Amino acid sequence: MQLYNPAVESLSAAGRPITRSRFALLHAGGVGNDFAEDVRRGLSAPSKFLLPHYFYDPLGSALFDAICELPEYYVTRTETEILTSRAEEMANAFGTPIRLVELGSGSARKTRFLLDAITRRQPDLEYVPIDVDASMLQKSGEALLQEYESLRVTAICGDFREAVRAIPHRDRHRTVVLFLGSTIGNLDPDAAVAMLSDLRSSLAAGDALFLGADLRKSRDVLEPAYDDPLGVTAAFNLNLLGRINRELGGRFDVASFRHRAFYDQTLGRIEMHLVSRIAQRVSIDALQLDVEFSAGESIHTENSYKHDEASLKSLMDASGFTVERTWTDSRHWFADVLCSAR
Ligand code: SAH
Ligand code: AVI
Repeated sequence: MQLYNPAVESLSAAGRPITRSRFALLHAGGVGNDFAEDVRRGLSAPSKFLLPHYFYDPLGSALFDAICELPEYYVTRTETEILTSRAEEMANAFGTPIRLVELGSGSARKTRFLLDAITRRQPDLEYVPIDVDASMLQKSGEALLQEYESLRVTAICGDFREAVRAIPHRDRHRTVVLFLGSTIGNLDPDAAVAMLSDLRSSLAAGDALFLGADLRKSRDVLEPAYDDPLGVTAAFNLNLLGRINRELGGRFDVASFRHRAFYDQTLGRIEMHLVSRIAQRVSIDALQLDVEFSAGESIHTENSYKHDEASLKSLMDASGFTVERTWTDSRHWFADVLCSAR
């Protein structure tokens, strides 16, 4: 993967002046160009699908942040409970000096609990957030530099499945890779093993992965978390069609699709779909493509796998990591596991 740095941003947020040397935003090639081809492939397939990392344009990221505030979406609140109560232990387990990489960093709101504890031990920490949403990286980077006066941020905009192959090594620093929020659950098991194996290959023995994983629980808790009565998750899902309209000249009537989410207990995953309310043909100008939908036909947009201790252990074993330590919440709904590269 090629990284290029079109500009080392000089941040001008109000408050403490930030030197240019504390922030860089690097772009991993290819992200934008893939959208058109991935939409063509997904909507031309016999069972239609769209890939979940395309949820996160600026509107989609804002909707995800709103999801995190929902009473039904226990995921963020539960991981926050674990991180707030155990951050000191976690920072001790990471050791010093480290370099902190984060996959799918988003707003980095929960990361702050760890940053507080880590920067007390190592104020000039280098933090490397990796995310597909450049606007979020810019915004969260600016905010973090205001809050942590010696922190250095090297943000990478790109697909973490590619970026993990190019994590640069720093002498004498243990690399600790955060993958919070159960985003691993949005990859199918084979893709998760492939990505974590690639990550392992770019790390040195003894480097660490700190993974947040949502645990299996009752359907009565899971389904409302992905189909909330306010319709925020529905908006997050439908925004994929809005994004195709905005970026690819799509002619979707978004209101003619509905959100559907359900838990498949056998596969241990939530599935999200967009279901056409009517038979219709939708054109996408930039692709010169017409897509036919029958009434009730669905586009599969996301899986969200739920784990247990055994599935986490086998995921790590298959990817070249060893689970060293597990932290969980009072209800055992979520786990953060510290794994070392074998
Ligand atoms: N880590 C945060 C955000 C989770 S939302 C939390 O725990 O709350 C998932 C984040 O991962 C979003 O910011 C999204 O833009 C990013 N993301 C999803 N798939 C990605 C991919 N393939 N490559 C890079 N970033 C991705
Ligand atoms: C980012 N990811 C872990 C979320 C999840 O719970 O699978 C995405 C999401 N989809 C619907 N609500 C939230």
